[in-house]
Amino acid sequence: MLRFWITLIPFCIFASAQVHIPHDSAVTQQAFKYVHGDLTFATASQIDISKEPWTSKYGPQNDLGYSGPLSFSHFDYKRCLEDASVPFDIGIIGFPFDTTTSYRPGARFGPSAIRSGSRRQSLGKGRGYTLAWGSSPSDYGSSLLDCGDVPISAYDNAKAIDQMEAAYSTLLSRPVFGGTSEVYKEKTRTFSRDGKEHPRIVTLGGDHTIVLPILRALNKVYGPVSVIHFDAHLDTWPPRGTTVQEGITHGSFFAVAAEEGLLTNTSIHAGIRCKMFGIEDMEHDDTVGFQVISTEDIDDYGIKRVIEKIRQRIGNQPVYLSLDIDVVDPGQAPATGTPEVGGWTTREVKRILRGLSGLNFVGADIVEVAPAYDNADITGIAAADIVHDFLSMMLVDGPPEPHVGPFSKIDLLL
Ligand SMILES: [Mn+2]
Repeated sequence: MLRFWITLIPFCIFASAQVHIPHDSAVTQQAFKYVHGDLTFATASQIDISKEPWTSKYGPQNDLGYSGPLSFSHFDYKRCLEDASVPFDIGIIGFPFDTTTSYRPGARFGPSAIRSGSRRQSLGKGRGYTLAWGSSPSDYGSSLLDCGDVPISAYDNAKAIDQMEAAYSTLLSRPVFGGTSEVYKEKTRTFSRDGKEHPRIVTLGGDHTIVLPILRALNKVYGPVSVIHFDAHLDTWPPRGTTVQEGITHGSFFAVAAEEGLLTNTSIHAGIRCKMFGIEDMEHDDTVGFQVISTEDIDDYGIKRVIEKIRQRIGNQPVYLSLDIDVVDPGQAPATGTPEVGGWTTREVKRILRGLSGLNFVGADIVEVAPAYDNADITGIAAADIVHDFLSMMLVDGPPEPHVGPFSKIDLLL
């Protein structure tokens, strides 16, 4: 018993000290900053770090590929929902939500896995150039920021969906940074209802239902949009179940979105190969506003025709891109909720994404990364690399020219 009180008494003193500090005191300010990991309030001004052993010998405390805080690709990180101090042109936000999955749950850990998979990319530290793009997303004068994750209810799906819409609307309504150089270009002003440029958000899911609140938020700014949907599954199935909430799942959210008037009638799937109830699934899909490019079409018609068909379907409309990682073959992306064999390779998906550059993207996401089913981070790394491509795709004016190198353009098999 004595041991109990010896343990408890210091805790009570500590806890009451936390509670009774006046809210406006300098002590509270310091305590608040300390809790949030910002130690700059300390005696920093009195310390000459240039004379300390580390700085005098080795200089700055640079983050390595495998070290440092876990932001996407070593971007600057802010909790943007509570902190509007850093304006951005493209923001990364995590939606850790997975309570409308039909099979394997776990995509609430997707944002963390994608950030972890992005560590070697170091785009935030200037290492983003690739031969395939011939540029880096950092070359286009845009402010890129990791806005953290949305705290989402894991128990009440209606509340969770509202939280995601509120968060997305909050970020969409922020003023853009407007670029750091003359190469920066406005991308959304001509489509927005208020005639203003709005930031673009890349969302890390989360199961696929996160797209419903995103489309609701986008609708308030742009009106209905068309969707390019990379997925093994249609996700346009009619809502089922005995309650409204039961009907909103990662397999039905597009049908719900269409009923709400959030979609134009000119959307398109890419990579479909799932088992269906029958041809009636395709007929219903058509009523939701989608055309279908199947997984096998890439063999029968080729990548170039796949890209052409998607571009033709979308034209100059504002378009939202949603990519379910299960579009990739489970051999290259096993960590997902509803795997389907015989999928596209990561390289094929990346090449199609390059081909879509220059369309009028108002936002993008990658969903259904569930790292508990991963091996050696293979899916998280693939997803992070695809997000890197999203950034280039959203910033450049059109598809990059193929690398020539020791070949000539005559050699191209296009
Ligand atoms: Mn999906």
